[in-house]
Amino acid sequence: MPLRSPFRTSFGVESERDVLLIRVVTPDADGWGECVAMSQPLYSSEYVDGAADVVRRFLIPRLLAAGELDPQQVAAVLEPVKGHRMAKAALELAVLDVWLRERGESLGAYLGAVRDRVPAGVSVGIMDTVPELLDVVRDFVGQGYVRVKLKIAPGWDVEPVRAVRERFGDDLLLQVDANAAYTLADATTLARLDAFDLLLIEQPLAEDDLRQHAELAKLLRTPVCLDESIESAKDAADAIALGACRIVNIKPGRVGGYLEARRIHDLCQAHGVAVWCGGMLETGLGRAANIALAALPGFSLPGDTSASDRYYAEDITEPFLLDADGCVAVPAGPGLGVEPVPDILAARTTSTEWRPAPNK
Ligand code: SMG
Ligand code: MG
Repeated sequence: MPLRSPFRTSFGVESERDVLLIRVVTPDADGWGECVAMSQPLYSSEYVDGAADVVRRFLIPRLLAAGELDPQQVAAVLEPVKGHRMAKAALELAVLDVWLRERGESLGAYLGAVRDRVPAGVSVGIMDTVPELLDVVRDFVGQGYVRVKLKIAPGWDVEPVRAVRERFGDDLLLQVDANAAYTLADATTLARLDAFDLLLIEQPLAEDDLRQHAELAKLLRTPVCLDESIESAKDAADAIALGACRIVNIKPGRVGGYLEARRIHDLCQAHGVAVWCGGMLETGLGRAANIALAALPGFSLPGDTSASDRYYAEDITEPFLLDADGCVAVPAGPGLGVEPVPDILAARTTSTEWRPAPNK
């Protein structure tokens, strides 16, 4: 799917989104799961063709061999396969979606949502110039987004953040995301961001730098939030115990699924650690699920749960829209509550494969 404009981070530029969808078909319903792996293994070690390979060769055969199961059992069945959390999350979501549709229950209700709409933040990529950045931010603020996240990298940090804060004032909810681009040696530069009253700084250091994040957190007034470092509830527990973060970005794909995501939410809530829902440029399918998750009570900060048109001129589902308060509606229908528009899906599909269940 072509992106409306290229999205640049500290690790690369995305111009289109190659999406792996998983569809589970039963006699009574279809379920959908979206895999958030990118085309290249630059955000994390997973990438979309690798995810398709592991799903095809290792995950689906295990699931089919396990026979009848509830969605809560999927993760345990797939657990012997190491890693590949984004691939596992997509498969678990498809199973969960079909199971919920058969029961007429929404994903939000199943997960424990307490809101029917959630405030939407927007993630703004690295630009060539500060004036260009200010134009893009002005456009998003004008659309009604309640919080702005700026991607940063060495050489694109203090000046763009200062410019946005000065132009849009102290009331703008503002945060930054480094995607692991710094080291502890950059602590002095990062501490200069303290002047701009940011909600948080997301993943400043490498994913396996938990201890260094704890050191950095002592040197910054801005709260440290972890993204890439947190791949499980166990990781979240370790990070909290170490003092490596005060806030967690929960991305279901990164942690192996929506059920593990909920466990991280519960753990963080018990420890007084704020959470918010991250994004991976999802289509309407993954976006629907993220918005349902973001409606849980512990999601106290706006997520990267923007409207469909942030990335896509035409989404594959009915588009998610921003309302007058800068919120997106939590889908209320069974399962994800949205499905692909057949013609749009067909036009975007580059290949399909089917695995019949045994004895069918
Ligand atoms: O879906 O709005 C979105 C993307 C938000 O910035 C975003 N995601 O590290 O949080 C992050 C990035 C990862 C994807 S970058 C290609
Ligand atoms: Mg991030």
